[in-house]
Amino acid sequence: MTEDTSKTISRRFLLKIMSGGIAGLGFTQLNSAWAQISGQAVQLLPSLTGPNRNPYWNSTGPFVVYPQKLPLIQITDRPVQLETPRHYFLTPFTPNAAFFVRWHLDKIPNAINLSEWRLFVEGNVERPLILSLNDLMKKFKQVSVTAVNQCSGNSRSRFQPHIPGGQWGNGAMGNATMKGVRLKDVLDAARIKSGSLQVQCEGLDRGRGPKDKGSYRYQKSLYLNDPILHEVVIAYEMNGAPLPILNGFPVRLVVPGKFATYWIKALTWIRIITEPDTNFWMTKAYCIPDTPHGNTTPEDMERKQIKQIPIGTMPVRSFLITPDGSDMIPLAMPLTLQGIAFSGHGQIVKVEFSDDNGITWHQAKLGKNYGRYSFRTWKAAWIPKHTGKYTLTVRATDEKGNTQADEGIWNPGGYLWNKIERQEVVIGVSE
Ligand SMILES: Nc1nc2c(c(=O)[nH]1)N[C@H]1C(S)=C(S)[C@@H](COP(=O)(O)O)O[C@H]1N2
Ligand SMILES: [Mo]
Repeated sequence: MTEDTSKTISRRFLLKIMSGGIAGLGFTQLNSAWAQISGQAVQLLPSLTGPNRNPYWNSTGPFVVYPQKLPLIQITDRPVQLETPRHYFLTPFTPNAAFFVRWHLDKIPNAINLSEWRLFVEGNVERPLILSLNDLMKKFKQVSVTAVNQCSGNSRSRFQPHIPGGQWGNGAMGNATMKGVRLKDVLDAARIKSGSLQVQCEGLDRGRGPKDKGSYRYQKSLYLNDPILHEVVIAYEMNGAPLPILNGFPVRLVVPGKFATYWIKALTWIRIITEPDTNFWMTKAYCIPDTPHGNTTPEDMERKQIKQIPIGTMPVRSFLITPDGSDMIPLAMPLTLQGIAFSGHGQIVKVEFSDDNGITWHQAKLGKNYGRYSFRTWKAAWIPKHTGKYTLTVRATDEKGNTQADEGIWNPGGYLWNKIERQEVVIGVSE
């Protein structure tokens, strides 16, 4: 506060007090006189985080603490589903301790004895393998990839009509540098036999259902001729540290550019199969309508005319991380808008923001490039020029020319949300 404004305020304050008649006021009355004066300034800012503000950036669950984790937002307890709070996305790498968590089954590993744990490579191969973590680290070339791990259902809470399932806000995503070995190198060592079609992956987690059901085990398969297979990593390191147990210690699959459903945690069985995998997690869950952007309607779904295909690559998305709508922003204060963008289809080439609800757009400055599968941070200088509400919006474009639409989509799984994000901010007077 400059000397001048402090004088102005104290003069106004005095005037109000005087007109209200200060003489002889008791303590309570004085308090309410204060409320009268300061109350106006408080009322300038509506609550942007309270109930009935849909959509929230994050989901609205309570903060909970799990082993190796900072407080995260709880979606469900069994299975464990935890969302990363917005502020952790200010940096390009999501800290391991703040990385979101999603399991499907109740019984998840809570301790692994590495002297017993082995990775099995089996099925239609000439040389089945049984590898210790040390074998993986020593016998294969080490590779590294920085990639976004995003749940297919990230932002599901925004779907209209509402979709059952984990009501994620935007925090079911994270970016990490994953080190390990190429899946291809391990498969080459096992020598895939001819007639092979897919590679099926399975972790240690188990459910209470019958053994032949999805409620007993979580399995996902990739076609052996999928070009991404050359980039798939069996990772034993995450941001320079062992994986947190909730994120798949000791090793997990990393499928850059594809949704996290394929990123099998606590990976223990790699199986070469000769027929398409028809298990629940391939043909029932994680399927999207075979339509542009995976978009359909509840009516078309009821008519059962929509072919469903397994979900794959992540569409382009971008987020404003700060300001988050909770700040009281003074008029004319120069701010830095900051956020992230990513796309499974390729490098982010452009991030634009708008301060007039998407009528005019301005280009943001992109942060350091950590590779085409990584979060790309962005920044833009911005000075609010009027008091009251602004609607800030952001959209990104990737190297394939994909950009974000301003209409939401709908599909029965609540997947693939990538609508342009909006953030209301309120500007107050600064004198
Ligand atoms: N073994 C195993 N791996 C799994 C899952 C699972 O239930 N079991 N869920 C998948 C899904 S749908 C998601 S969103 C990611 C979540 O990864 P994270 O918990 O490390 O954030 O793990 C994937 N890998
Ligand atoms: Mo997921």
